[in-house]
Amino acid sequence: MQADALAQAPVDAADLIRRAAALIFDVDGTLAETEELHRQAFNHAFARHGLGWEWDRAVYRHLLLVTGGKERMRAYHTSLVAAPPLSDADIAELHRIKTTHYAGLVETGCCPLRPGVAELLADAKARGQRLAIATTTSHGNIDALLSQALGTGWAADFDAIVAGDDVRHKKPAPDVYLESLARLQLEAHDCVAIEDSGNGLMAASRAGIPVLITRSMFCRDDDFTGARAVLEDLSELGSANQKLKNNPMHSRSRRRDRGA
Ligand code: XBP
Ligand code: MG
Repeated sequence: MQADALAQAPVDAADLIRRAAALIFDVDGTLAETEELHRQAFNHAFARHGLGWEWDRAVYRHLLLVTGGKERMRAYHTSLVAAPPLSDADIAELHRIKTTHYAGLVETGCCPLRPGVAELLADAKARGQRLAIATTTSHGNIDALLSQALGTGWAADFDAIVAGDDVRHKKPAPDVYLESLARLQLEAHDCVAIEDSGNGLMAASRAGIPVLITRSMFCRDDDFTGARAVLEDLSELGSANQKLKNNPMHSRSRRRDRGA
């Protein structure tokens, strides 16, 4: 991406965000860097089950191409040359142990919201914009994270909360985003999806929703072709908003130059 485009990205992103009727947030990697806790929780479950599996960060980065914890464990098991049989019931039990351990880790408060997230949620609410969640993880995991970060009444601020088990196909299928649009009763082009991964970008794009990427720990080098803007994190929106307030013509003139 040319230097000029990089410099412009936050203002374009801030403009895109301000003009949306609703912001639809991914969870893992976007709201907080939770994947490191998921990774630790998977390893805890493997140890409890005596599997002898240990996913280090390099392996986990690769395994994140498979969305859904149960699907990820099945994909890993299938990839092993010599592995003991593992039934769907075994996978479900491993996932239950993992999810319980993950919730315990999140509840310690060791995984705060990423920079700029709380401010963006508050700004959007102040602007009267609607909020939604479209994630692959479970409702229990969303609640564990956001109760800790935003208080137990967090859900009242969201008009739609769609989790992986609410739909037939997980990301990169568009299902969670299509379901969010249906519940919001909004058109795709009136919304913005905020994502951290290539799978998330694909899912939202297939639903026709413009996507703002915030790079995360495990997915920062994914292919983000087609994203409307790519930021290091959402705190960049804050300084860009200041630029927009000081010079509202800034973004309009830039869009005109680009023929947008
Ligand atoms: C990321 C995922 C999830 C988590 C693990 O979800 O793919 O599977 O890695 O959570 P998001 P589960 O769409 O929020 O980025 O074990 O509950 O699946
Ligand atoms: Mg994510």
